[in-house]
Amino acid sequence: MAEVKRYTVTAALPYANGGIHLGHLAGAYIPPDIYVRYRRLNGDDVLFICGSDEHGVPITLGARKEGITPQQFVNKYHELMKKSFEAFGISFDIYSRTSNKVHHETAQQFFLDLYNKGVFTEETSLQYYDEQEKMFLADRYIQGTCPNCGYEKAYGDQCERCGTSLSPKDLKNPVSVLSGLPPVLKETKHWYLPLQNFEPWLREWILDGHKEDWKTNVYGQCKSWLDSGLQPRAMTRDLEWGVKVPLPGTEGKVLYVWFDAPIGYISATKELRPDDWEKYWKNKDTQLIHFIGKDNIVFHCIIFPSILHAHGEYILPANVPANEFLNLEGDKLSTSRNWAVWLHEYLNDFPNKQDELRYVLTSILPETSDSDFSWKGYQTAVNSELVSILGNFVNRTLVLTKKYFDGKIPEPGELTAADDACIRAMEEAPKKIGAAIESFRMREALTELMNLARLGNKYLADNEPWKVIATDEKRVKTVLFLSLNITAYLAALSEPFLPFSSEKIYGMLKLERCKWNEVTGFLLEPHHHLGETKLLFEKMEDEPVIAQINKLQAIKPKTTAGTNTESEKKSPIANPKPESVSYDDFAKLDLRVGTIEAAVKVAKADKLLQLKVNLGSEVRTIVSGIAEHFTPESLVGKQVCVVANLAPRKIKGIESRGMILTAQDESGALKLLQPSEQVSNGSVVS
Ligand code: B3M
Ligand code: ZN
Repeated sequence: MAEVKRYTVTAALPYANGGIHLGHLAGAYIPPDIYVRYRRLNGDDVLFICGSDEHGVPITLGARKEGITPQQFVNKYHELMKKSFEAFGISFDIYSRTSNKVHHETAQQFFLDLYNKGVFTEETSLQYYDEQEKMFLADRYIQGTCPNCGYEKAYGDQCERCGTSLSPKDLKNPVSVLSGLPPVLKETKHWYLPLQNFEPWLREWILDGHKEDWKTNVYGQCKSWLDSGLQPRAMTRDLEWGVKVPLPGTEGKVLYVWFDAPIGYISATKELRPDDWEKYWKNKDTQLIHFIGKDNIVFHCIIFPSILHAHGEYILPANVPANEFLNLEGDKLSTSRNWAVWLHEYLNDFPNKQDELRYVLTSILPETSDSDFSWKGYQTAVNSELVSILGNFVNRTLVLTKKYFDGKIPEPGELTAADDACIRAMEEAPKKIGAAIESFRMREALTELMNLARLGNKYLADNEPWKVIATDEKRVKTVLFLSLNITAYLAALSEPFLPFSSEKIYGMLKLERCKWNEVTGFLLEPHHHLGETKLLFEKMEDEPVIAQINKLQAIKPKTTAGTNTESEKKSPIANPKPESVSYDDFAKLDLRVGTIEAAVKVAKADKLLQLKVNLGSEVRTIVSGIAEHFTPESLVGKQVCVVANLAPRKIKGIESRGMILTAQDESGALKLLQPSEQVSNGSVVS
């Protein structure tokens, strides 16, 4: 028997200051979930650890904004995030939180252990202080101009525009985010981790030791941090909310959130396995793997390992497979601008379609570079891959078996050379998928899974059981026997990616779940009865997809004005429209040419003009939102196209009967839609 391997797998602890969105899921939660599900199916000893990061300035500022205490604030978001993860089948062994007692104790003990070893340096320095609020301004409590890119709203710890990591003193024109006033400098004492002392060791451990097995993006970022020289980093802050510094005379000081948060992985393990947690953190046979997004690389590859190394008893990460970022419809995801698709909202809009999202995200994971999620892409992937390839194969196989053999697995006859080739290809699948997962190439692993379904479809198409049944039932028995076994493989091998669908397929086959190494030979034997057949995936129609696009479009202009106009213009969602309407629908419109005879501004409405339009048989009043683009005088005498049978609408008390057609280009300039030459009023547009 193969030796059982032990893995401690962590996923970044999300800040409890909002929901979970697609970027989170694709960055740091789907990849480890695939990984641990696969490891468990191999019979390995795996712990999958996560929880909410409940400290740090993002939390206290968020609470202040909502007018509640930090504890109330984190309670609210912890629950929301926990539920989202559960709903999407992210199979943590524990989802803990850093406001727990066990975490405070563990983090404090860790700090004391390092303190007693003399690891920290103590420094008294001048730091920014808000005299009105009577507090020091750590990290995000201070804003100013980024010395690197000139962005005026950079934070004291990082510039969100250019990504540079900063310290408050780097900012030009600093102001307190609390009072808006320029801060003063005041003396305060803190404990620093002298990272520069760890540099030789880090170079050896990462640059020499992990050149081959760490991802190039991760290795590259570490190298550039090391090459630019490490600085001492304060491990304490002057704040009220957080883990109290466990030293006498340190009132009003807490541990730096990036000191305590990664220790959260350890506390959560303790909470889950109070008796044997140590083997997951201190035993050299355990592989520690951190799944994170790229903005967390320095903390997981440089700072936390230095802390673990300094402590001395702990294992170091064997790998840190960080992902790049996922964009949304061509733009950077942003919580503050609400440019995001939130899991709790997706669940509302698409109940029971978790696997669809898992599938699409896995197929575009930002493994080596940033990638983009679009709703059109989502729809295409669901329809042309999940429905047409996987769903179609499983469904055809089961339906044909019901039809010809009453849902009983038929006895195979003699195998042809093509059958043998199909079996060999099918038996390669678990190896190929497994190898890709083990090297953190989840996209490739998913492609291999889909290739197995493609193999099945091709096998059915080549053998045409629906035709052959008329002449050779025996052959059909063999073909369906093999197809059913491919289906059984799909049930087992899809589990890491599509856990809900895997369970459905197992149910339809009435098959017990199998381990990865049991996926060999034939999993289904003749005479076994199938369960009830259900549709695996439904076609994704235009309507719900367009609704999502419109929902995002409604957010866009308000939130990105002035910041992102270039990408906004190029964004494919600038003008979402259904792909097609029937001719009959189009023919319902009565489009006509008319001449504007009068135009006046509508009182108390900056955007509206009241127009009189001559349509030949009548003169219509039309209220149009074009006042920012045309002066009333410039319109008089112009011919325009009018939607003449639009239901009348009262706008600012005026009944508007019709709509003027205009065209708007990327610059935002509006033009009237006009016939190329004068025509008589009332002419039909078609
Ligand atoms: N909460 C930062 C983030 O959400 C942080 C991760 C902690 S992992 C120990 O990006
Ligand atoms: Zn910057």
